[in-house]
Amino acid sequence: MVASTSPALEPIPLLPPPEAGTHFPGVPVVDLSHPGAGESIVAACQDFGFFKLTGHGIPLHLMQRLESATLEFFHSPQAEKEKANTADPFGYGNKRIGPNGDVGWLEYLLFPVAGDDPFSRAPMAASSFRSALAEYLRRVKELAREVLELMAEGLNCKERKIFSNLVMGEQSEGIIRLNHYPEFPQPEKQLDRSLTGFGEHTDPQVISVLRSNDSAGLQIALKDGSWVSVPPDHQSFFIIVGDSLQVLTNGRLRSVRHRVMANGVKCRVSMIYFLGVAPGEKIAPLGEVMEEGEQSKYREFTWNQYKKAACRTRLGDDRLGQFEK
Ligand code: GA4
Repeated sequence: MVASTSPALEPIPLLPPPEAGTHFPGVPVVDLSHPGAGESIVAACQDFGFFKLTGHGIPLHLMQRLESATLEFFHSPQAEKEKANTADPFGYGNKRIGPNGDVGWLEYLLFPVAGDDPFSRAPMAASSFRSALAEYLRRVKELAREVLELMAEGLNCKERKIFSNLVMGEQSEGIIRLNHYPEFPQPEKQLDRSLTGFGEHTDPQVISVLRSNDSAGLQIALKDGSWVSVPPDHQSFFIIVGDSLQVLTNGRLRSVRHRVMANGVKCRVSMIYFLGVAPGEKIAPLGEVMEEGEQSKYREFTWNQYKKAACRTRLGDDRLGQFEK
């Protein structure tokens, strides 16, 4: 067991580090500006449930503006940060993840994305932070729309907007997560080992759009169950297939297990935009992606039911398993 303390982060026993993931040069890359991006997206989501997105047109300074504003918040006094600890599960969180005892070496902000200003109800939200976030979300939402529409094309769906409509509606539920994996305090820093930052899990939503600074830590599980490290790239986004998309495509696209190791030497800052459907929406394989006579692999459920079920699980549990036929 490793028990770490720092003035800023309360002491909680953390998990010992799992085996190190091997460096992975094979991360699929999709250049959004290339023709044929739709096919590459589908191939990557079938094989990995994950890819790196380049050629996306979102300027680096826009990402860095939100990164700086985020760091500024996390560097503020602990008492200030705690003020943003609003209703569970939203607001500021420190080491505790979800309601069932999961912990990791990180602090975070978690907010529902509703309207133009997700932080409007947060007491800590300086206006510079809010405008950086609003602009970031506006651009990333458009990017997600494009990715989902190309994905539908790549899957030969008749309706190009079949996925994007599900996550872009008035009632659709988006979440933004800003994570800060701090440097380790001395003497842990000298021990040259990593801690679990965010334990292994799949994302429940349709897709997640992740951007981080140039600090390593993200790992994904390959089809054979082995873990590999994803080299960071602060100019690119990483797209993660969630459980909802796996069901919508009857398992054709796979939701990927992933986790984050805190390296302790260079802090990691990540921002993840999770795009989900509306609460009452049915999550079931779409006719357009099924072959003739193909049977659904899942019992029917709504997003509300899935969320409720997810809240009873531990981070690393197989949440979709209970809905498989
Ligand atoms: C994993 C993906 C997102 O970070 C998240 C997480 C959520 C939370 O932090 O409250 C959950 C987790 C995530 C799935 C199972 C439950 C709920 C923590 C947890 C143990 C915001 C999400 O939507 O699901």
